Amino acid sequence: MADSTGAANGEEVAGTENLTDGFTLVIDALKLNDIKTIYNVPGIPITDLGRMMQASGMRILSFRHEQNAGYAAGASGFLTKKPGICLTVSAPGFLNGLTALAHATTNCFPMILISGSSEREIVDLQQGDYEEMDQLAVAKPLCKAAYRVLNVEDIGIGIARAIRAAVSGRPGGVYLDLPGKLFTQVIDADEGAKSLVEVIDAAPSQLPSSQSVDRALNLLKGAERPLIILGKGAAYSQADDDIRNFVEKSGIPYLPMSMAKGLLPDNHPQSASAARSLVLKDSDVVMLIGARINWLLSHGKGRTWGDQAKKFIQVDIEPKEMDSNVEIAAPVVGDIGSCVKSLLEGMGEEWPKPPSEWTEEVKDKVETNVARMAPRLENDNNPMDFHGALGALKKIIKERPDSVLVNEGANTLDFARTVIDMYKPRKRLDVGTWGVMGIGMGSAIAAAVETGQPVLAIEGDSAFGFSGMEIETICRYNLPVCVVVFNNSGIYRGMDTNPTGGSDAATTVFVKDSRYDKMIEAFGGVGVSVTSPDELTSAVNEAMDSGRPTLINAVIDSSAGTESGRIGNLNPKSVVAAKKE
Ligand code: ADP
Ligand code: TZD
Ligand code: MG
Repeated sequence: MADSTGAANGEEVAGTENLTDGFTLVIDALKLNDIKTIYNVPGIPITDLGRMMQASGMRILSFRHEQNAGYAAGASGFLTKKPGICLTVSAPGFLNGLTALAHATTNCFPMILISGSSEREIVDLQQGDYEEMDQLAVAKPLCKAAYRVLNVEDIGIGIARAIRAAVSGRPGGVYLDLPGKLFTQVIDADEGAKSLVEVIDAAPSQLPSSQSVDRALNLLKGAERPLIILGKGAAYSQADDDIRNFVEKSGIPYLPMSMAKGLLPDNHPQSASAARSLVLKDSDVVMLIGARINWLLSHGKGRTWGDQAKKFIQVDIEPKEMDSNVEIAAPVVGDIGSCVKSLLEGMGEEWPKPPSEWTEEVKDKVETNVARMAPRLENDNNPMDFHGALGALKKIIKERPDSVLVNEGANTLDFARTVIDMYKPRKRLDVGTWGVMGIGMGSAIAAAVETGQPVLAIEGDSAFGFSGMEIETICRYNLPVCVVVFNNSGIYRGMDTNPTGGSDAATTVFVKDSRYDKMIEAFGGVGVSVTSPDELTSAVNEAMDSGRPTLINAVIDSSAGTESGRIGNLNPKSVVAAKKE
């Protein structure tokens, strides 16, 4: 369309000194809202936008694949409580970013996917434009909100809406469609400046009702075997001190979900992590704080939860989450910071500790299980098994509690989650609600960029492959990321053989004796291959001390893993095939 000055797209306009354009306004609108980091892949129509963003002092990180830029944006949203921005080109770039947008939405991470798009007039008549796609329609079902800006004077309001939609209420992914023509539309500079919108109080407090708080506290007070479950929503809320005070004042055993680990240190005396089965089965009142009762908690039903009658308290910002799987006897709806504050106030000076039979039983179980695990973590097998390798890495994280741990894989994920203790909030990034392989390098990059801390990424060899090319990105920006690839030559194990005896490899195995460490050497990073826990320890320590991009190929016994790690029960198996064997 012609812009408000009557100039056609991209044409030189006489007297441009008093004009501004779409490129500039997008940048100004983001900056006005304190958004200064962008994760992107350049191309038509956003190449110049990226250049101009960098020129304007924003930090713009170019990736090798949009999905990884998107995962970085999602992780950044989780870490900072501000929307992480992924910027992509039209149709194929947009689609590559879409998986990450859906992932962010599923995980309640605030993120905005900004994609350039083709000419609306041509797309809508399906006349075959360059990278033609009705991106807005495609994005809508996969995110919290989706907007398109057609006029330069609406850029300010469009970006404001996207920010507010991403972070308010339950956070999530937002799609913002910016057609190519928008960037070159011009407008009077003063008018442009006036059109920008600063989002005031983007995620307003949502206070719980006092009745809901009283109801929850009464239920908790009467419990004989209470349990608190902390989820990644609690970690996200950044109400760290109040959450810790609340848990400690209550005296109740707590269980952190994987990305809530470290909210209280994993070696805290009330941690029930090592007694997970016992507390889920035998508890009578369960309080969920920022955790959904989904598959990760066996939907609150079945063998995991046992026969003990249970009542649930749920603290969440999303009212629709209540009763999603089981009856919630005491819903507390509000933002976690406000809810926990109200709960603390409601507890008063004196709060009765739960019966000691229960807390002692949990503690005993924790001690027994921790002691049982200890020798396995000290084993010196060569090649390593998962426990030997993770025992070494557990010590490193204990010595370096500020570093961020990124973790994906099957066995590599499940074992690392239980073995490696976290000591500080928001230091663990993993596969999230869907169990996505491929979050690794994007999350590691975001963690390094957003926190400035060293990052240790513990990756299954399959998992690593989904985002492995981003080690070039890590080297290019010289980020303090140490990637440890648990190389067991395959998915779950490296032992499968082709049942026909044919020459094709089995479906779950990779090239034997692969040297992932050689990959990073191609980009000037440090590559090391190790076969023992001692070698692993020194290689990781060196990487963490130097801050140099490093990839360690950790050779793991290819028979050490189990199918699907800890979730083999979800893996459908053919009865027919088994009979034939
Ligand atoms: P986990 O996988 O760790 O169990 P989930 O992703 O299932 O965690 O649950 C996170 C929950 O936290 C979501 O239901 C979401 O609505 C909620 N949540 C996120 N941020 C906040 C917040 N600031 N206040 C309250 N609830 C929140
Ligand atoms: N694709 C995507 C995007 N996510 C997935 N979760 C999968 C495929 C299926 N999948 C898993 O659930 S785990 C896994 C795949 C392919 C890889 C496991 O192998 P690994 O880990 O080498 O990463 P271990 O240590 O060998 O078990
Ligand atoms: Mg593997």
